[in-house]
Amino acid sequence: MDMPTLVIGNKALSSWSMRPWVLMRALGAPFEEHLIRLDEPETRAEIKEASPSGLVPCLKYADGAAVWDSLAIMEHLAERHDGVWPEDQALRAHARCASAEMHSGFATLRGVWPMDLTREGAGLATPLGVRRDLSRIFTLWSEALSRSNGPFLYGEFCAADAMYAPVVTRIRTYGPVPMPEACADYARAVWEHPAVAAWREGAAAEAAAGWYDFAPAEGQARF
Ligand SMILES: N[C@@H](CCC(=O)N[C@@H](CS)C(=O)NCC(=O)O)C(=O)O
Repeated sequence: MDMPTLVIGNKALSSWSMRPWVLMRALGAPFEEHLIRLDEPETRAEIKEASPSGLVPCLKYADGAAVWDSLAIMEHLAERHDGVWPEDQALRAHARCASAEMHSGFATLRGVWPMDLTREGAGLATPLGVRRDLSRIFTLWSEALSRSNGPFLYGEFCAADAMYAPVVTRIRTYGPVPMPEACADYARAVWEHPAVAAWREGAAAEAAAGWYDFAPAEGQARF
């Protein structure tokens, strides 16, 4: 298989795209990037053309082979690269559970706090359902960190950290929120990880290019 292309959405907004992108960067796995701008008139047609599910992310090969859905992409990467999952079998099982739980769960957190790398420290109210999701996430992080001693959930940065990276950015956007000290240290380590920093730089470039300027058109009143 040749060098793949990772089809993604906006870096400021697309949390599912962020996950395999930062994992591939962290692994040093070579790939091209194809970014489809979300919420534009042509977005639907472009994503349908690029991804069998009509969703991003999707990893594509020159022969037409496609691997879609963030978690499936990670499992596919695990067949080609070391370091996607922890080496230790018990930690690997825990990492897979944590990643599956993120992939299928925390719907309130994801719905009420959508990823938005255009702002930080909004300090918004944290509704009950979000607090419940965060509480479960902090329990899960604490358990993993106490088993591994950090700095990442299972020691080295792996797929599970990539899965939770958009939770770290959401806390940065909408928080601050209280959390155990070990979780705060972990969140800082994820935020500052070079692959996550590179993704954030991409998001900042989108904002600098005016992608998120929604100023009223000339002549419209403000209220
Ligand atoms: N379960 C999928 C979810 C993918 C997903 O919902 N992607 C969103 C962007 S984050 C999408 O493609 N939305 C299409 C659109 O906005 O038109 C995965 O894990 O990859």
